[in-house]
Amino acid sequence: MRPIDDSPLSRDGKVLILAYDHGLEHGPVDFEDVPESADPERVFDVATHPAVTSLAVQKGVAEAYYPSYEEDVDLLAKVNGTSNLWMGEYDSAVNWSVEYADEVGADSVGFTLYGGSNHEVEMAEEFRDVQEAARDHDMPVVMWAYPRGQGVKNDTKSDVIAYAARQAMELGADIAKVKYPGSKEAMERVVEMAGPTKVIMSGGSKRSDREFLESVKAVIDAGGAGLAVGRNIFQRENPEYILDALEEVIFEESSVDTALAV
Ligand code: FBP
Repeated sequence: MRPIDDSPLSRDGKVLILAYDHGLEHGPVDFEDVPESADPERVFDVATHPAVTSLAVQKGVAEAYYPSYEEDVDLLAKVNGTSNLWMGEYDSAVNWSVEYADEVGADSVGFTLYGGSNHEVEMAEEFRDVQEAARDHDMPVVMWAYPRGQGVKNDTKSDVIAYAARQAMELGADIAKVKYPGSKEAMERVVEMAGPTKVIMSGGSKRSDREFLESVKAVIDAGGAGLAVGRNIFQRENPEYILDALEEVIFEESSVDTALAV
């Protein structure tokens, strides 16, 4: 396991990854509420907020926009990803190599693994190559640990999420990004199963400020390291407000009421 505490991916051991690969994963529908969010430049600007430890994007966005932001933004290369246009058993194409991500300026890499998919074996083998190349380049590895597919009956069940975190640890991820299992107690078990691998929560679809922050607070109180979040930031008219609040909850360990009052 590569300690992330001294890497740019974390601040004081805590993590707030701004995820912006939705244009590929979901398509333009995710930009409808706030049309300016289709412009990657707006999201790179948002990623300069001090609470954001890293911005996760796909290759094309990194190539086009990162050169103007490399001083101010830490880049996480999301190396696999697939569109919603394609129908079939869950799978994800590897779109850029770790070597190329390093050339573009990335400091860390992200990889989606769909445990339980009929493609799990191939995906785990692809993850092996990514993880070992990342070790060679001294880049932390974040697994989007998303059990899905024919082998998985209920991907929101806390046992399934704990298994995903364990799988991430066993395969050598430094950080496991998992869905929120529903409570602080359930998250404690997820964190326990991940051992030395840090656990972060996946943001999910947009919720009210309070509901969203309460789930983040439960993750931090359970020993989680933070979150990777997209829609709950860029689908807001004022992303800075929620980032200020997240800074309080994640880095200052403040209450949700305190965070909302900032
Ligand atoms: P959100 O905070 O918007 O959920 O983003 C996290 C993320 O993992 C993105 O990186 C990815 O594009 C998206 O969720 C995938 O969402 P899903 O597979 O659940 O539809």
